[in-house]
Amino acid sequence: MLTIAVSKGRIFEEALPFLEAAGITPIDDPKTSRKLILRTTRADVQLVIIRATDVPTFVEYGAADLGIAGKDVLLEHGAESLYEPLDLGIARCRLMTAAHKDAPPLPGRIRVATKYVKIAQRYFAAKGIQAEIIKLYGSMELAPLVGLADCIVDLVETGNTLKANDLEPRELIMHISSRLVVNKAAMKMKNRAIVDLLNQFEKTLATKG
Ligand code: PRT
Ligand code: MG
Repeated sequence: MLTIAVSKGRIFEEALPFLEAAGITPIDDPKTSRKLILRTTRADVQLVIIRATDVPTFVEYGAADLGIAGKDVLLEHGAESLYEPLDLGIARCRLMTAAHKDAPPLPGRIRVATKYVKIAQRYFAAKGIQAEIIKLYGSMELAPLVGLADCIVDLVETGNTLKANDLEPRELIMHISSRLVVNKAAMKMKNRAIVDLLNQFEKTLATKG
């Protein structure tokens, strides 16, 4: 049995063509089902539906053999203990700094609100900027508006969320897409099945151009 960890929402939606091309269609629709383990049209493959940020943990501990997770989540988790064989090119966005559109140039020492504490620490340290990082779990956009932080580090896709809150993107930290990750022991023990799946995903990727 192969277990694949995937989050509901945009990653699941965009991963579906890859799964379906490999003959993997969930029998229940995760949008309507409350089941956390989904059987699929392949008897040897099941999906576990978890929070996006939990995917690396499940795969690291072997609770799932494979997973699909955003590069943002993988970097923040620290995914040295996982194989990351394939960039699926899905759920694309940019990790950026953002500040109030009328904010004066940022002071020498700044406060940054983000859920990406490690990535932000590394980014500002590399630039030689003294930054106090304030960990938030959501609604980062609010922080500069209420004086909690000078800027934020968050994902940007269309920019509409920033705009709606009088913020503007400032610096690009990195381009983000979702990756296939594999548990290291599973790669050995279930090598044939995993390599087959990888090949099928690669084929789908190639047809997407
Ligand atoms: O929602 P939940 O708390 O369960 O977890 P999650 O937010 O981590 O999951 P989900 O499904 O929202 O995101 C999963 C992954 O999708 C992320 O880890 C990213 O790799 C990727 N992704 C791609 C995005 C976006 N695009 C995105 N736009 N994740 C989040 N957003 C959010 C962003 O944080 C901001 O609030 O959408 C808003 C910005 O969108 P625009 O279009 O207004 O710029
Ligand atoms: Mg979300």
